[in-house]
Amino acid sequence: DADITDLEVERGRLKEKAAAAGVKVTPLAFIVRAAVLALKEYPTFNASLDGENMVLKKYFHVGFAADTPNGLMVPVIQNADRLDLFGIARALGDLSDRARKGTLKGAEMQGGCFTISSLGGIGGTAFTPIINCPEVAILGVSRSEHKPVWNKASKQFEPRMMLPLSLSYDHRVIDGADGARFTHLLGELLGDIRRLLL
Ligand code: CAO
Repeated sequence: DADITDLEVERGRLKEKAAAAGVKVTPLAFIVRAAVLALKEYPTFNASLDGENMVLKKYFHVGFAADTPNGLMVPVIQNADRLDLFGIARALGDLSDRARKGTLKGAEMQGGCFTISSLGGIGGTAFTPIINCPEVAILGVSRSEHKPVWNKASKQFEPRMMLPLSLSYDHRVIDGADGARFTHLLGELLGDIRRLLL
């Protein structure tokens, strides 16, 4: 679980500014940002398998699963590393809107490096996302909720907003220890709003 208490405060603060810019910032925009930062630190997650060869990507095209009347689609945010938070939110809104209307172009669903499947708007506590081949990892996100978290300093439980993360990865490329490190880093990034907004 990632502690997104501060992230949610910041998201609330940004609401008016976002509305004025014509975008809706959901937790997913921050998650895409965190994923890009984590992919930069763990390049094997930003890879694909081409037969016997592993291709390490030097660009960051992040796909996201979208539930549409025509079934599951995975639009891709191109060069997500070059977008700020509002840019990511705008791309998420635009691509998911057009995915639902069935007007996405084929190219807008291709070339992804890593996929995020967010079921946070629907519910649930955990799931096993299926890797979007030829990618080698996928991040599943479930619904955030307040949970009691032990604060070592004050020696008390505190209510914190916790976001469940479920990572699936291809063991031919990624070892379990790195899977745990990657998820841990994602948790740290999502808990540190300053790094996400840099
Ligand atoms: N925890 C709590 N609330 C969350 C949340 C989370 N992790 N993620 C989103 N929400 C909230 C949003 O803030 C929004 O709340 P308000 O309407 O009150 O502002 C609401 O849930 C709906 O969000 P959304 O779903 O419209 O927007 P999104 O950016 O979170 O997600 C999209 C966009 C396209 C990913 C999503 O609509 C969707 O289709 N999800 C399904 C993905 C799927 O099918 N995955 C399975 C694929 S197979 O592995």
